[in-house]
Amino acid sequence: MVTHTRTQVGIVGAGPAGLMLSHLLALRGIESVVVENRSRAYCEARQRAGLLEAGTVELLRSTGLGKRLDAEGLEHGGIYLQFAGERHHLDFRELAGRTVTIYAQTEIVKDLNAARLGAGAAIEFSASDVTVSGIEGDLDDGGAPVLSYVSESGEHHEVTCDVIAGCDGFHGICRPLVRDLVVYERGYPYAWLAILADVAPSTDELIYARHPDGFALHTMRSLHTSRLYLQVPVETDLADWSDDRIWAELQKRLALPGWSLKEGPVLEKSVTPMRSFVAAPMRHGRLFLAGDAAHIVPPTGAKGLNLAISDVTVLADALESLLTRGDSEPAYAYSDDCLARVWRATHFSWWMTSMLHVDTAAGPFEEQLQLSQLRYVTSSRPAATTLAENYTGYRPLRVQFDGS
Ligand code: FAS
Ligand code: PHB
Repeated sequence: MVTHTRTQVGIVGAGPAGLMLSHLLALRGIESVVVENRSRAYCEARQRAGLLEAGTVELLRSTGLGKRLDAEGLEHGGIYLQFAGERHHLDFRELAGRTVTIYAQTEIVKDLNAARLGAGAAIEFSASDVTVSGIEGDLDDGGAPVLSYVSESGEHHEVTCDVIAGCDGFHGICRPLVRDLVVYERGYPYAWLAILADVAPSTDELIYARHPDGFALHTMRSLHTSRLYLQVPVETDLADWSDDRIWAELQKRLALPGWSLKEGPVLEKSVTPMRSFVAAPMRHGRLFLAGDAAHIVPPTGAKGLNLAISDVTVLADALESLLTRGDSEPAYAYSDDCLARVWRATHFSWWMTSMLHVDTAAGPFEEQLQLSQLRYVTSSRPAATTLAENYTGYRPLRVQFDGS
């Protein structure tokens, strides 16, 4: 037995992109159904991003999602760059007039789920056999794509939509449906080993350290929980890294006279490969891609989550024009509008990664280039401003709401 229903926007994926899109559409009076193949608990526990650009913070606040963010988020006025035994602070307020905020992706997903489910939204968790069909055709030709899935209770559903949003991440089903897709990709010869530790951070703001043995990052999730990353070889087996070995490597790479790194119980550890990946176009017929479904950046620039939010901010505006005013122009412009910002963030993430990571295949010439770049960024105001402008959010998001 198949249950047939209808909605305006079918959304595949209940990560930050899918949930935020559903929220922004609802604020515009547009109906959506979100279909997610994992459980709510799994999605809310998935450790990922932690740092929000100024524009993302403003958008969350202005769309009614700022309460816990304002109570628990940690506003940072800058970062530290560490290299050759020196640690330099970049003051973002002074350089770019903006700040960033530590507020974990897990918390944003929890806040979005609570807001959407509290508003009676249709979010199908633990769905299976998710498929999308009927996306071909012109936006003005009245097509009706279908989002099909089997619910957790085993019922087959077919949802007829006006459009579909592919917010299903890098390994999702939607990107392969885009015809004539062009993929731009670069791999990196290293990965990040991440730990979540039950210990207060040893720093007030993030430390990005370039050490001859590799990159290390000291970030955090709260005033009681630290998040730290180590550059490791791309084929690293997590089983080879005991907690003691991880802390010893972090101590070495972050060491600075007069400063000490506090250690504590490791709550979670993982290894994440690094890649730069951009797929274009981000629309095919009535299918729109957003977030990691369309692009991946190395996390050195803290852009992945912020880009996903930026995409769906543009998409919500475009779908409002299309579905409530019959104006298809913004929807046709969606891909190009997003890709301009995607490439800016892709370049910045590549630049931060190349400047701070040690490529064992590179030689002393590359090392001197990196050190020169780091010395320039920490001594020249224009150079530091470039980093601050990109890190805090190039061309901040357009804020659509007055907080109502
Ligand atoms: P997501 O991948 O978050 O969400 C996609 C959703 O679609 C998932 O819930 C998935 O279960 C679901 N889905 C997939 N296939 C489906 C199907 N067939 N049917 C239904 N649902 C389906 N970014 C940073 O800025 N800083 C970081 O430190 C950082 N660390 C990261 C670590 C890891 C291991 C990973 C993978 C990413 C990291 N990122 C980081 C980037 C990350 O935060 C993403 O940019 C962000 O999750 C993007 O959000 P979405 O586009 O919603 O994609
Ligand atoms: C994090 O807090 O997880 C984080 C912060 C900044 C980055 C990457 C990860 O560049």
